[in-house]
Amino acid sequence: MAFRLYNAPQSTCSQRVRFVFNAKKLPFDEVKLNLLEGDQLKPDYLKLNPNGVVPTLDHDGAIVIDSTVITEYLDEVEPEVSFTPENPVARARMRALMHFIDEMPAAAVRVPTFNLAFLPSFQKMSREDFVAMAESKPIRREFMLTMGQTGFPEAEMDAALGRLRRTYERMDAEIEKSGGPWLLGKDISLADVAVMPALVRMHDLGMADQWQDLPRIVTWFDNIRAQPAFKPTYYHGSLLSERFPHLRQPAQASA
Ligand SMILES: N[C@@H](CCC(=O)N[C@@H](CS)C(=O)NCC(=O)O)C(=O)O
Repeated sequence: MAFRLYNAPQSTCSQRVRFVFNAKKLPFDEVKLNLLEGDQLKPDYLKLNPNGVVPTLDHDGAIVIDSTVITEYLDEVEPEVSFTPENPVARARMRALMHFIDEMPAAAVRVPTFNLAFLPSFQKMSREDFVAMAESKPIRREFMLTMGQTGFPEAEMDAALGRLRRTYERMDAEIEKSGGPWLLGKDISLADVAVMPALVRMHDLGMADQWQDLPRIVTWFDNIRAQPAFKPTYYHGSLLSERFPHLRQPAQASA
């Protein structure tokens, strides 16, 4: 059984899938796409993933798209190391959380990411090239055009940070309810994996202060970073600060 993963090192959605592969110790052939160069919009890739986004899994010719679907698929076909609770009620809670995570932090984190990391590249483009690039995106066209070449306005940035803050509070409430240390209790689940990249991204952008008053989240973040699958998932080049020198915090810059 051969797995090929089309993904991008710094893509938060890709990081979820790499984490599950690494935790299950499953070998996979990793195809790295350059999202700023538009590899995800090339005709051959669009045949695999008509949304024009990463990740895409090719499992012996069977194509599976969407990161949360891929992680559930991997748990079904390779269940030995499982991230899915046996109990149907717990499983339903996990899926509901995954929906919440896709709607709230996974979408919100794109605003600071694009404003702080990618905007300088878009500002170098001519107006015509930028609009053509935005219009070639099947599902992110409006997002790109709203951002434009001046970035999302402050109100949009504040709204995104507000949605992220509400995510940390929701995680805190879930951990309190389940007894922790993970969202659903004593075992890590796909819900923890789904939200991980948003917090790693905010930490990388220097905004981890947003959850320092929530000790359960501080512990959750330490715990997930201590997982053996974390390091191979975040290999060099997976953090934006490793790719964009202008994002480096003073401590990182001198390291
Ligand atoms: N719901 C999808 C979203 C995928 C997605 O947005 N991928 C981003 C990277 S995290 C992407 O490929 N962006 C390319 C672009 O915006 O052109 C999933 O979870 O797989």
